[in-house]
Amino acid sequence: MRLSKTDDARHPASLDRSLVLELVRVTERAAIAAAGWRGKGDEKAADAAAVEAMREELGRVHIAGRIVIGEGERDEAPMLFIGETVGAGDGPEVDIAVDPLEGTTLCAKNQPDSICVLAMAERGGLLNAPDVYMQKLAIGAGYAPDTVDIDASARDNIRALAAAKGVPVAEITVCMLDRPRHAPLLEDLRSTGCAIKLISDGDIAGIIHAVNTEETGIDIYLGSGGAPEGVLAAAALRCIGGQMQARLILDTDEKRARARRMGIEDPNRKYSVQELASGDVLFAATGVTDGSLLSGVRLSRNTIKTSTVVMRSWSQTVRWIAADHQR
Ligand code: VTB
Repeated sequence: MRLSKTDDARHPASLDRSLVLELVRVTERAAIAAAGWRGKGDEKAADAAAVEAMREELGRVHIAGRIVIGEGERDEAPMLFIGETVGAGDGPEVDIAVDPLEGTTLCAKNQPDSICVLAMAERGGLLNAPDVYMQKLAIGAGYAPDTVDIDASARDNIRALAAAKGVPVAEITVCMLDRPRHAPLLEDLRSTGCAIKLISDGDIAGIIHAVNTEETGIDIYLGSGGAPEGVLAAAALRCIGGQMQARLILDTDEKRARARRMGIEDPNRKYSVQELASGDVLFAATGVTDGSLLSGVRLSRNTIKTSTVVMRSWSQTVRWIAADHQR
């Protein structure tokens, strides 16, 4: 993974470094639990298993944690709901964003790229985003800040990106979710002659890939996806570098009112990576099914193998952890 040192490294290291390994345990446990539901066609059961395991393991971590991005509002989710207190309660006050099973459909169908994800920041460090769609744009770190803009047309962005990279437009690869709502975006992009990698789910990994162009061949992520996933992706980008712009899609009175209740004053605000995830941030993800970012859980007679990536914004350290667990 290409690292780019940014100003992040000068932020105070407010989160204890030992928390990095604690988080690995949490996403590992969730992934192992979800792995039992791979290919069983039951998305709800897979998600519930990941949620329960994640919550139980979080309970052992020495933090006074608060869920800011979770399974939903208090009345719609039994565990890991927004506002829930998690952790052993005897440590620093932190905010937590979780997607216990990102890509529940992928897991239920045993298709690539389902992962368990968690991010942690100091109190107030993660945008308290409602579960609505978010328009997202992400590119790697090596570009001038004004190279692309979420308010420009996709076609203009692709041309500008190609010019900045010094390649023909035909050599630019865009990653986006394969959704009917993206038909106009797809048409606009097709008219440029760029290449498009359509993914069925999992835009956290899609955005991470877009900033790791040298390894993935993906230059830019575009389109709308879940706002919670957007905050989690931003937490990862704080650790590995890369630019992201995002805007909540608050297209009804009900959504605007919900956002307001969550502290969002300006419904049209354009967010940068730093505004989605600020201060010292940790990010961890473990693979459930084999994927482009991580290997899936491997079950054998005596052991369970997991593959995890864990990152820290302060040091910009990225650790790839392969673990053998005894059964
Ligand atoms: C994305 C993707 C998720 O939801 O955010 C997407 O990362 C957005 O919602 O894996 P739609 O499916 O409605 O487009 C997922 O696909 C599923 O949570």
